[in-house]
Amino acid sequence: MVKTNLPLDADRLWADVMALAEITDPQRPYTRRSFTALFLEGREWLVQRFNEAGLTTRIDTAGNLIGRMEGRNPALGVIAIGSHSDTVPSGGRFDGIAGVATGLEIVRALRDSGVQPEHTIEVIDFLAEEPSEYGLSCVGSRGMTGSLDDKMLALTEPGGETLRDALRRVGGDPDRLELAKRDDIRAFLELHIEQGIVLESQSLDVGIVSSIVGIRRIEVIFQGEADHAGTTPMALRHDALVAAAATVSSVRRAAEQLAAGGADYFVATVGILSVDPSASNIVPGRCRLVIDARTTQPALTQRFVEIIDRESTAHAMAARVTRATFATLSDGPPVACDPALRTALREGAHDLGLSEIDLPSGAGHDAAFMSRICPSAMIFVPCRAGKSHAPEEWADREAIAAGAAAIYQAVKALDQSLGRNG
Ligand code: HGY
Ligand code: MN
Ligand code: MN
Repeated sequence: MVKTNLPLDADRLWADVMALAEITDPQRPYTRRSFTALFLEGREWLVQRFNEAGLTTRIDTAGNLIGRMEGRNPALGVIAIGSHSDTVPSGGRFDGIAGVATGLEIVRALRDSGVQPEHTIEVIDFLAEEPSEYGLSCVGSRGMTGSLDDKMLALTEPGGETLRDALRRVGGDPDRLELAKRDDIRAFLELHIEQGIVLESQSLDVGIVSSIVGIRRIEVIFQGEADHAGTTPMALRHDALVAAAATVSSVRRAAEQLAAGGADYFVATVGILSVDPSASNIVPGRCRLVIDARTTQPALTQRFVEIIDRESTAHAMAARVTRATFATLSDGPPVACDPALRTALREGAHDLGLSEIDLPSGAGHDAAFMSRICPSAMIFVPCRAGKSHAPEEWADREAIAAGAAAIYQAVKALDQSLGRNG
């Protein structure tokens, strides 16, 4: 699908996405982890683009970068568009970045059209949407919605820095988080690559997101005894990795059972497993794993946790080790996207002759937190083979431009309708 006469500049939008992709760890493209110097370099680049677009910029106390275009009638509040500029390790060029660049292109297109919207428009780059080294995701959108608490701020990364100090280091102010909480945003819209295969496989232009999956992350630590791999008889070992490996199998089995049992969506993953001391000739003394469980039905999360709690305890006993930790790191409920905003996005797509489908999101997004303070909705654009969170992640220039144009149309419509309805 190549749509011409879109109400925005597809090349300018694409150039921003490609330019941000250059700001990456050269050893592991594409990596721009939150709170790192590379992340701050990417922020600097965004601030320059925001300023060139005539936006006033600030970092709120939750560490979010916000570009602002004043509306003709500021009393009406804000229509916000955004996503995140941080990446997973060895991730892609589009996850998050396409959404931030879309917001920037929409305000430039509004400016070029010579029409000043009634509402103020904000472009937001949320801090640390991806699970950070501190063990928490969506740091900035939690902060903007009053969901970032002291326990979370006390989390530390492996080097010992607290999230509180890291937040201060990137321009936030953890002692004044209440200033980040917003009550003036009337609508939040986010463009994101689908990170799935539905749109591409059905040759559809965009997906109007119906709901965003709930995500629970659980940390499990097994404490055994480091011992000599050559001289310690099998019957006398306290091998923490044996219990951890059995628990990984339990996670897979339980998730498959729950998914097969009629859940409309249930997945679970162990993406982090660290072994200590991690040497070929030492019986593992300590193992840490993090479980990521996702569903649209919270009752299934409860059942899953009960199964893994029970089975991990049994695996510890069988391996003669202690299960030292079984703790929830984060727990976000599933979220329904706002019906009126979904209609505006769908009509925006139709205005441009784009084909669309309603689609649930198996990925987490800042929009899930933003829905706590304002109507929020998302539009997906196709990505090649559904691949994401990997360097092969790819979305076509035209696909991103089409999704951005649908948001542009929706923003213009909402600027009128929200104003009238107040
Ligand atoms: O993990 C997720 O679903 C998102 O990419 N942060
Ligand atoms: Mn992601
Ligand atoms: Mn993302």
